[in-house]
Amino acid sequence: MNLKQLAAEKAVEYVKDGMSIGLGTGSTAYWAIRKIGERVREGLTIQAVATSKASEKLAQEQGIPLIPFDRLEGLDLTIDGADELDRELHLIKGGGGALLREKIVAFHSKELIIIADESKFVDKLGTFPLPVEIVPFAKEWTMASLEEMGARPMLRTEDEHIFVTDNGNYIADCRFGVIENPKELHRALLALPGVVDNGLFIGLATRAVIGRSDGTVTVVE
Ligand code: DER
Repeated sequence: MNLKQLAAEKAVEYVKDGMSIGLGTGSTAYWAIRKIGERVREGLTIQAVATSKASEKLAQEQGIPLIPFDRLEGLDLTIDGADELDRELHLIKGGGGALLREKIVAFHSKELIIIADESKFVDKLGTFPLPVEIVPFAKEWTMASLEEMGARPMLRTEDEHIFVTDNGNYIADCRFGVIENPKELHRALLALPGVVDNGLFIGLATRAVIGRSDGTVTVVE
């Protein structure tokens, strides 16, 4: 079993009958969706929403009942990955380009459990470039503003084309270096016209389940 699968399957133990669940995005959340699907086929009764078109497709393939947002007022639990997390459960997310939908779903969840292998657990955020979702309109000016903030932004590409999120926006991967004050940077980025949101998740995660190379799991709360 790999460390992502180890963490994911441990986190899925928190899923109980009758819950409404947010399904994360990425290669770690993949294992959680697989395990939830297995439990649904064994009789688990839940309803779910997905944080990306990719996770929606996987959930459908796994037979997980997806429910429209107008049928829910919020979620009991979301399980999602992260690119980096620190001891205060501040996160960098967006490596998979799903940060906007993930943050909306996380915000409306009573609990957000982050699943990760131990390589994601850091003292300070910032080694991983911070994904920032920007609108295509006047992207050059928005990128210039990020540059002025010290971001050294790179517009994300995929197969030699500009990467487009599920929401029709672009991602600027920003290399700020060590982020000493994630809350302050999050606020400053949101104030910039053209920025939709960013991969800093502050005060949203309630627990992290971390797969360790010795085969154990650490739960951070
Ligand atoms: O895009 C995202 O936010 C993903 O959850 C990412 O942060 C984690 O992806 P991984 O599980 O494939 O490392």
